[in-house]
Amino acid sequence: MDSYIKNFSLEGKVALVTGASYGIGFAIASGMAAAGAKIVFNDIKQELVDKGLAAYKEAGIDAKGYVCDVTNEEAVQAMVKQIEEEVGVIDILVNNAGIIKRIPMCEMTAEQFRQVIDVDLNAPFIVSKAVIPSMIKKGHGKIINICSMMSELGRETVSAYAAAKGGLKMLTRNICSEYGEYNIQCNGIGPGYIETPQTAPLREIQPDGSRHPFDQFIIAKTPAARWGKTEDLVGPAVFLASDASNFVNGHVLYVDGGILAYIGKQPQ
Ligand code: NAP
Ligand code: GCO
Repeated sequence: MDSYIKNFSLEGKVALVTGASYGIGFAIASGMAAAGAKIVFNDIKQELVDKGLAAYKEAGIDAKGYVCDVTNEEAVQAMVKQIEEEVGVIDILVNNAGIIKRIPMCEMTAEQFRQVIDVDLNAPFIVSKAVIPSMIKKGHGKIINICSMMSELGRETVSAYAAAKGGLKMLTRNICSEYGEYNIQCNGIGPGYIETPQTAPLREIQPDGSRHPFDQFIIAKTPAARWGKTEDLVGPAVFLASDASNFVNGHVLYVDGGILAYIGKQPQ
């Protein structure tokens, strides 16, 4: 294998992808497995972990699954310890687990706001803090935070999510700043609008058979004129997890089909 291709290999690496029973996490984990990584993942319920294990097995991937709520620091510390004992030190962490609540800000309770911040921002802090010490001892590490268009833009009804994802962009830069000297690279991936269960409500076909207004809006705002697919995120994730990106740090790579560069198509 030519040396530059070898740099994209994840052979011999252990990758933890949080919330990866399905959706973006599952696609990224599957791509990393194809690049040679050993995949470990977690989800919040045993039934979801079991669902994920079946999906990985069907894809020919020998993944290990753990039940763990990423907002619970004690549970995360115990999971990381168990992974290190059963599989090995985590070389690659993808902070993927996330939720969204689409509620107008003045109708959102403080508790609802806190729940989103807890999963989408506090949890990446908790899981990163759990894996960094072993990465330092090992002499390398890769942390990939799954950010969002809302790391850069706001919109109605997603105040908590945007605050969390904006904070996640800065947490990414700060982990880079604080741990770059230990050969740890922390970068973000900012997916555009991707077809997953999380965005399914925005793509529902209307009673009259027309496309959801937000679906039409995103098509007009995306130069690629389509929603992203989870597979679109795999190459960028493998790149940021591999030696090919060892001098890329503190960066958020937007995989958005060009949304952030585009004012939007003029209504016909
Ligand atoms: P998804 O389909 O809702 O999957 C999210 C996963 O995270 C689910 O497996 C979920 O489990 C898990 N999870 C939620 N809370 C958890 C917790 N406390 N502990 C452990 N696991 C937890 O979402 P997705 O669309 O694949 O998105 C994945 C990530 O990409 C999220 O961070 C999201 O914000 C981000 N993102 C998505 C898009 C998009 O357009 N889809 C775009 C940009 C960024 P449950 O099923 O039990 O909730
Ligand atoms: C929304 C969507 C977005 C996407 C994604 C965009 O309601 O606006 O859910 O937030 O999930 O984060 O990058």
